[in-house]
Amino acid sequence: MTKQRKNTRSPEGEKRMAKGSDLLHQFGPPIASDADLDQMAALITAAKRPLLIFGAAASRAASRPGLAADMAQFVIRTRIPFLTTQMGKGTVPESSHLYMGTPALSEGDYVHEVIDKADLIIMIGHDTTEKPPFIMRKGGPEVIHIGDQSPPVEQVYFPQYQLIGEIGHSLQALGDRLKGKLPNAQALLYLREPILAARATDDSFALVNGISEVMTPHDNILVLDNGEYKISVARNYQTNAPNTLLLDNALATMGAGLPSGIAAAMLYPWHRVMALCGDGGFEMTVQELETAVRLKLNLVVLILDNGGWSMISRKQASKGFPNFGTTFNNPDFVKLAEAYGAKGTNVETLGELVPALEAAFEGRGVHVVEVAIVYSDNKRVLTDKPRSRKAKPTKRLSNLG
Ligand SMILES: Cc1ncc(C[n+]2csc(CCOP(=O)(O)OP(=O)(O)O)c2C)c(N)n1
Ligand SMILES: [Mg+2]
Repeated sequence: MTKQRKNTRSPEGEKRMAKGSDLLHQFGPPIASDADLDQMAALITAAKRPLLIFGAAASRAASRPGLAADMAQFVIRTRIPFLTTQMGKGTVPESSHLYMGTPALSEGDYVHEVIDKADLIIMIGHDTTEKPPFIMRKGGPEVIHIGDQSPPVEQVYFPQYQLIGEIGHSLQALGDRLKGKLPNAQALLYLREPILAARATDDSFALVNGISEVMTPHDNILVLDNGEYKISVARNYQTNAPNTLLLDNALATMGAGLPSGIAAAMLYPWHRVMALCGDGGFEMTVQELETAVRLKLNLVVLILDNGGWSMISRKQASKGFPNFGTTFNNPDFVKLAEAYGAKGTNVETLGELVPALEAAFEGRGVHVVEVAIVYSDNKRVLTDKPRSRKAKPTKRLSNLG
């Protein structure tokens, strides 16, 4: 079987598009050809240890009518275990017994064991603007890229096979070809329990659990700024619906949390919306509290107060540098919130967090909740990779923040 680099519309695809039954696609995005679908189905059928990964473009596509169901159906029909990238979280419900986890690092995270052991990775909607969920290497697992568009080929991502066309159609047509024909579908599933158990040892697990508790049911929207906590949330926040966890794993700009929370609260006033911010990130756009109050939004802003840029001090430590220029004194966030006409609550312990967040949502309006955070075992986040493999440095790996 020849490997495909290029995948444009084939003659079969053109014929198919000309048929009346495909009228819809004449006005929509191109669809994959039958020949390409057959080829990909044969590859997946032959795989000994297949793995699915849903990425950012799959998550974005999941807001198109019917597409979230197409993606979930693909998992149900193939029964292949899946991961999500950070920006792909929620594309398929993580409550599924086939969900294996989400890599928060590019290498050496809990889930990389399953990636390393796969022989074929089916990347659905990977958007390479995202920090790589794994580093592709020659001799590693082969990759099929399924997407609306070809990805730019990168040093860290060079899929050997591509299936380009409207994602929903590709998954339905592949699912038709694969259902009941994959003897090795669950070959990697035995790794699920150890991975889930290991990631639950993260020291911020309780914090993420507390947040999950108040954000249930899972169509409520959690919006993140950028800081160290993003890693914990990516690993441990169970996301069960598309676009209910909004985080930026591309440029990862600090200061985006509060404005994104404002936009989500404007668009979905009937959902709970929480902006989760580090103290550093929150203070980059704190003035937008005025906007939130003026627009009479219902928005809870949770500030993790650790008096510094923890993510940066971890990076300094990981390179053997002493801590430099990463600590600062915070204002009284409760008084600051009140000065803007918002409400404010200070929480001293994680035990008080859930009741304080519940009260903040119940009280409605704009409510800032500040919790003091000390990561006791923080260096596990960046310095000691959860798995002790040495990560090879690449340019993209520095894009952690
Ligand atoms: C606008 C911008 N400046 C700098 C960075 C680099 N950066 C990434 S995380 C981080 C520190 C975040 O601090 P904080 O919001 O307090 O979160 P913490 O890491 O302490 O949990 C910095 C400076 C960035 N991502 N965006
Ligand atoms: Mg901080």
